[in-house]
Amino acid sequence: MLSKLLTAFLLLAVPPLVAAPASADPPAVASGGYTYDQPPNAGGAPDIGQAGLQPFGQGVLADASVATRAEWVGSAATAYKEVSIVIDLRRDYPVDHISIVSNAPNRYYGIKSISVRTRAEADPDYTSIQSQDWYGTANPLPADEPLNHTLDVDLGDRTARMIIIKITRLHQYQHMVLNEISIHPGAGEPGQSPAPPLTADQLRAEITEPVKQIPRPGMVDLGNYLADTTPDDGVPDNAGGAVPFPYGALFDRGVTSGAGWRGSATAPKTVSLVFDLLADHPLDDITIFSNAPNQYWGFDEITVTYRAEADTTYRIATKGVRARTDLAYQLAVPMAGKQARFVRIQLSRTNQFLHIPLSEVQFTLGAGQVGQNPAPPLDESALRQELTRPTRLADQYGQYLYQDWPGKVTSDDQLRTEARQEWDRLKTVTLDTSEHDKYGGVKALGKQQANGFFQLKKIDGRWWFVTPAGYPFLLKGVDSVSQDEWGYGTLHKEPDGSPREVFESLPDPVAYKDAYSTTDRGEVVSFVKANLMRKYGHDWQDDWRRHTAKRLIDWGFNGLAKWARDPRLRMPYIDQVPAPPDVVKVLWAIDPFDPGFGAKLDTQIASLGVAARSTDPWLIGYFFDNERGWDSNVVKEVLLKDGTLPAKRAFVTYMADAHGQDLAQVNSILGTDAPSFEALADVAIDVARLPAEDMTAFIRLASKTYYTAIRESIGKADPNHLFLGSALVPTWHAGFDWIVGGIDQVDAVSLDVYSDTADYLAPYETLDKPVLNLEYSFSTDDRGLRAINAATRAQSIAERGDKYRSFVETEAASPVFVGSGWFVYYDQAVTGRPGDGENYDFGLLNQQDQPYTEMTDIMRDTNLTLEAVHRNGTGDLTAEMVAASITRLSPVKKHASVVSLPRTPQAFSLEIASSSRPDVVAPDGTVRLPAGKTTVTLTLRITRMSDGSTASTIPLKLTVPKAPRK
Ligand SMILES: [Ca+2]
Ligand SMILES: [Ca+2]
Repeated sequence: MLSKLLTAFLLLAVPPLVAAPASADPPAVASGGYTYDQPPNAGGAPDIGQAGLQPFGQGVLADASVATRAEWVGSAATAYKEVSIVIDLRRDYPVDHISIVSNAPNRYYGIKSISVRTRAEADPDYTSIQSQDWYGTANPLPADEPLNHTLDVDLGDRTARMIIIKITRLHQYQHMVLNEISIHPGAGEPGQSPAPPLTADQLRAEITEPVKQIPRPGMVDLGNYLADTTPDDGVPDNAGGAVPFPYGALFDRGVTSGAGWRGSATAPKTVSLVFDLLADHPLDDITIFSNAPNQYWGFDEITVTYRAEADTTYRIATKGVRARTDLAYQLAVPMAGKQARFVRIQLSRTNQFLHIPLSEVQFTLGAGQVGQNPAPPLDESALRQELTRPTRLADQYGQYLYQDWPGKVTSDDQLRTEARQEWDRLKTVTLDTSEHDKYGGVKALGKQQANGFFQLKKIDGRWWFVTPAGYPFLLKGVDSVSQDEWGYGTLHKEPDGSPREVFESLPDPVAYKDAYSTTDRGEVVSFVKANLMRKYGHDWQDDWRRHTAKRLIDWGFNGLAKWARDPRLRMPYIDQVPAPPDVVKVLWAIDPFDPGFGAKLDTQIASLGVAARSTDPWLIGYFFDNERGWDSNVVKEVLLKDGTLPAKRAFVTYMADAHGQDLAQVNSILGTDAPSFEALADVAIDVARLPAEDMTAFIRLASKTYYTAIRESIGKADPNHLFLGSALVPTWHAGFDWIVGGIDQVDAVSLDVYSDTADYLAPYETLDKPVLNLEYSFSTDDRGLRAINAATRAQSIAERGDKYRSFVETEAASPVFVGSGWFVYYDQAVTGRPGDGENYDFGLLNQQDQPYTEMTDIMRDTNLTLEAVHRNGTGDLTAEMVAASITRLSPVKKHASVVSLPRTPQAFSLEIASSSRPDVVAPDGTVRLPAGKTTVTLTLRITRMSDGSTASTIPLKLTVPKAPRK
């Protein structure tokens, strides 16, 4: 019955529901019987505790007295939340209305919702008459809520023999009460020759009969829907397959009933539904209800898409974010008369243990014609295919279609104008060589012993890089500063080679040939490249380099950190040594006990040309592989292997060494009975037997073995550069034991930490080991793009900058922090990067090469004093600290009329406190060029705006050139 599609339903005659209030109550039907699916556990006899049949006139619900009643007292033991009363009138009646009385004895009673359904004797299905919220609450009833309630359900002379009244409480501790149910006949004759009265068991069986709804004028109430994952809750939705609207819990007009998808470790993060409205309908609005009984229910994001029958793709109607605290979520999606036959609702949870509720969906008709001659209703498998049909997302520039924002690109001309305007601002930007060496080392921090390469050095108790020129340096790097970064691209073909229909239009494949590539991830288009070509014209690659180099200096960045880089951008950089392709692997990890590991490393390092880079002063150092080490899961896997795995043999050797070569003791610890250590290597060992100290020691031994081999191999090819570990995520695919096991073999620990707290640095302060954070970012859900995670999610572009300031200043205040790499230069594509579909907006610029200036303005200001923050160990800089960071002045340029003073962060102001030659450099900064080259001594005063505190710099010498001859 439930699997039948709506076409069958359309053939049923549905009497209209007409509001016809009775002027005087006709007498109630006096003959009949009823029973309960949950017998009352309180209230009056004879109903209390009874699962049998209660004839009218005897049972408390039909004794014509509101003083007698049935109660369901809630407790931890009464797990049910719903009670159904099934009534048999023993013949058909034209029913005028049903009167239901619920008089609560006190405020702990209440009925959250009530539904009534009826069927005539000959009707196979019930028709839902009323489903609505009543007067129950999650807590004791509020003081202004009356205790006595009567609900009149108008049936308008509908023919009914069977009536089911379902009452629901919000939680199992609430009490429910019913005093009386009276059924009042209207005009017409009772049915003749009825079938015999139903027994109590037969009555209860009625509860599972299908229920249909009467279509409402102005609403789309006919159709079928399907969920990609069968819900656990909701009848009949939880049977799976296609559900006709009139029977489903999503169209029963009650928001306490619905479908539910329980969360678990294996539950999908996203649940999708598709609704077939059977023909194109002009929709005024779609309203979606999601009522959560408690905070364990909900979802985080909702996306609604639609298509008309003739469209090949879906378009987005809306995207919404739901607050976890919003237990009565409701989303009204305005459709403004758009035609839709198919509507999809996608619900996503970031925490997959969260249960997803969907209570009710309403389609309201707008003005316009309903589609004529529609194709037949989609069957289950066709509906399922709808769920994977693409949604159009991006315009010809790769921008999100469904939002406007200031600066959204509307023409190639706009891009070209922006290029000229930005260059006007950038053209004078250079690295200030009075304050920095050419690598970005800070001269004010004093010269150290230089060796021609980047070094790591502890100065006054704090770790720094020292540049090849000998000045302290904190890496303020950016990742993937390259036009060629694969992660900026997006697939334009499906795996089967057909076009990927998510774009409004694609760049011309001939004119923008360079934007297209064939990769092992698929056919890729880069809107970044196409937009650069549009923006910069024929010399786009070099123009991009010129812009990029000056942007990075302007924003205060000083290096290229992880991943792809443009080799023609001359800045300090970090290089990767990828893992050899032929390493022995355990899960994701590498087996460093492989006797061939060293030789494989040597081959890889030779093929990468590491030796040729050994003399490059701009290279800071190497990281090996990426985000991959050992944790207890790797050890568990090793222990299950036999002796052909080198790590397993190493484990046995470790255990023998650690336990005095005592085989009996090792067998006893591991719960094995191997006759020898050699034999033990072939025994599958349960990791649960392994003592924690042995787990720790073995992971540390593996790490030490690993990093020793890598250091040695890189060092043979390149003895000059630093070894910076392997960019580990401290809590994923590695752990602290792995990080510290090989710590003596690395010059610095490099990590990838997407967080808003720098607490991760604390253990390395204890160990006194320098640390790099090679991937971090702050992003926001906007313009069709997403934030990478909750900890780093910002609410706006400017807040991305605020979070940057807070995070990097806290990092820099740590004595072990030596720098970081912002991930990444450009946003990912709205249509997702190849492979994993990531679409995060963590760029300094969007894919249209437009900087996020509200963020980069804050970054510029932050980066200006990051070395002072590191030197002083605090982000809360005083006027003295800022004054102490100024030790040099740029020489006055020829023809200059004002002196060029150092930049200070916005929280501080700077002025000339004294000039040794006010006639040459006046206190307001004006310069009168002297007859001969002159040295003027200036003292600058720094004021901290927040409290007016001031400090003076040391006397600063300034060279002023002689006036040119007239
Ligand atoms: Ca009664
Ligand atoms: Ca519902």
